[in-house]
Amino acid sequence: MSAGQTLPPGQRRIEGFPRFGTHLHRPPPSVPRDPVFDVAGAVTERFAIAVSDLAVLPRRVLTADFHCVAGWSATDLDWEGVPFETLYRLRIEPHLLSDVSVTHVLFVGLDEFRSMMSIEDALADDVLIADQLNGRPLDGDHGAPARLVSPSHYGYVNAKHLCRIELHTREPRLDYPGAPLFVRIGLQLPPIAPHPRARVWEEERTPHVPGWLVRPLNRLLIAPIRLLSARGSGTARGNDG
Ligand SMILES: Nc1nc2c(c(=O)[nH]1)N[C@H]1C(S)=C(S)[C@@H](COP(=O)(O)O)O[C@H]1N2
Ligand SMILES: [Mo]
Repeated sequence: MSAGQTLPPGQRRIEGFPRFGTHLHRPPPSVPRDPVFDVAGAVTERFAIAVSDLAVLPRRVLTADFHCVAGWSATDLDWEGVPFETLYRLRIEPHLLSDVSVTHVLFVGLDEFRSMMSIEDALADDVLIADQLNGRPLDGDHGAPARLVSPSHYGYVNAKHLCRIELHTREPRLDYPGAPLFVRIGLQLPPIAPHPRARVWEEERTPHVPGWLVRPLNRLLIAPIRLLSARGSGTARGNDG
């Protein structure tokens, strides 16, 4: 964030960029030797894109702030990777079923975390599949081997450890068989239930309740989540991330 620029409504700037999230009482998931994005849903046949292909596709650098719905914003992060639109047009669109129209994309992480975007939002030009942060390969804390980055959407849209991309023809559900109880409850319960669109400048924190109203409740979550996230952190354990 350069001088004079503001943060989205209800956000406060923090120093650094903490590991944070809903699946973070556990250490970062281990990354397979040859990681892939499994592509499923409205495609003629399920297929895989090697994460290493990100190195040969047209790449882009994106400097942006990162806004967690709990209320913190990390500023001036330098992401690098392939725009989702590029991956979609070059590697996914040719495999789509011909008689359907895709409305949503579901992103799944190696830790089973899920997020979704409407296809319009996902194809915006600031949406990246990033494999580098601040000039270095993504570490375990921030989403190795690659993550979704969409600075105009709350942190919870920015799925880390991306391993599956599903194309849907209506809004997908975010729960899944075997989801822990706190995840299933959290998906339903304001103030923590995710907003289906989750745009930060519109303060779409949670459905049914105005963003400004849930801000203080969101804030209460920062301390406990930070504690749990740090406990599971790859950095704190001193591993290779
Ligand atoms: N796979 C996965 N992605 C995730 C999460 C998670 O728990 N698992 N947490 C989300 C939330 S709520 C936030 S704020 C950001 C935090 O990203 P960071 O740990 O790189 O700061 O990741 C998002 N993506
Ligand atoms: Mo978050």
